[in-house]
Amino acid sequence: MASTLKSLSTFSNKNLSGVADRKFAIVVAEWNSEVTERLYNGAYSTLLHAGVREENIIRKDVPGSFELSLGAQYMAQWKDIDAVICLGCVIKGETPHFDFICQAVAHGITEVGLKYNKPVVFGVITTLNLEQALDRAGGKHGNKGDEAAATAIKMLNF
Ligand code: RBF
Repeated sequence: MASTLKSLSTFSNKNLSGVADRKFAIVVAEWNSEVTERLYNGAYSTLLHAGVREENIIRKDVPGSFELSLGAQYMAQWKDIDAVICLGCVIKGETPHFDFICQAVAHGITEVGLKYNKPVVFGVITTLNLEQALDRAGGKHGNKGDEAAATAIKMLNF
């Protein structure tokens, strides 16, 4: 499957500049924090490497991925926030919660971006188990937090 071979980090890293005066919100889900902290560290360091100033990166935590949409909306409404990066990790359990949460957060995050006309990035890992999640949070499949930050920058440079 193509997605198992490619990650955004293997794509061009061009266009990751021009953001020295931009302000970012990173909204982080506390569920599966072992994973989401790694996503946060990846996103934060990618922004710094791109030249974003520390004081222009605002972190906010929400309880779980389901709350990312509302957290994103709270942040996106502020004029001085240029982009919002949402980070979460949903691991499939034995109940259908996985599908409800994934669908709701994907839909909610899309809506917020369209409503406020600014990049609101879906940095949510959805996996069958913790190992797959860790592989995508700084493991063998890269770090989706890095990629979420790169996506925010690329969309600001659109
Ligand atoms: N939140 C996550 O971010 N990742 C999960 O894997 C996750 N699994 C959940 C499983 C169940 C059965 C429930 C009830 C909640 C789960 N949540 C998870 C929390 C969810 O995103 C949200 O915070 C709560 O449902 C409260 O609205």
